Amino acid sequence: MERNTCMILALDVTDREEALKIAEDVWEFVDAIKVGYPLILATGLGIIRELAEFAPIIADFKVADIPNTNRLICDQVFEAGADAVIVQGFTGRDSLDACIEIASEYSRDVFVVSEMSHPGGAEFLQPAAEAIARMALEAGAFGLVAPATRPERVKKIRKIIGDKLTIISPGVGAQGGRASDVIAAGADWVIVGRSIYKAESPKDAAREIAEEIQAELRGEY
Ligand code: NUP
Repeated sequence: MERNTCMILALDVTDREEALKIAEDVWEFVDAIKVGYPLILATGLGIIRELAEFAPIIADFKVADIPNTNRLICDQVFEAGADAVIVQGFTGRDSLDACIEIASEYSRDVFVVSEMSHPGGAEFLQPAAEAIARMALEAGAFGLVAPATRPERVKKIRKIIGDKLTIISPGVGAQGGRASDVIAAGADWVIVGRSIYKAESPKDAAREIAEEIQAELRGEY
């Protein structure tokens, strides 16, 4: 995944035509498209290959099972053409190792959720987030998912992992986070869903956030 716009589209619509139309409208402003349960349960795994025409695909299945089941899930995800998978870290090192093992067979990437962006993410997951980040680093994951709603937490996680892992950060816009703030805090990419796909013009909305990020990177904020 190349870092150009520093933005990932979260495509949580449930209609195939709408998904393809939005991807076509905004591809130039995003470095990847994240798909998850809403779109895939509605349209089938085949949507991954259709969307891969526009950008690399991150499959957000938040894989969270025993190692054997994780292995089976990741196999399906990469067979379907995804470039990366998002997995939970709280299930422990053996479960994570299983995902990384399959990803490396396909030369694909694993992102590990360290702490979730919604208010409930602070209840149980936040106290474990730093240990999860260290585990992801040791296990050889590609990156972490950390909350744009709490830039100070992204800063802390960045300190722990240094430059060895990438950070992708959801929670911009609809959840209250600001793209420039979390990029300043150390995220490599922001993940944006509703602020783009629910906008009157997804293309204009994507352009606007992409410009905000570029301004931050140029030091204009
Ligand atoms: O901690 C997380 N928070 C989060 O919002 C981990 C995630 N994977 N996500 C996902 O990011 C969420 O499932 C959705 O697909 C996207 C954010 O969408 P939105 O709030 O910008 O609409």
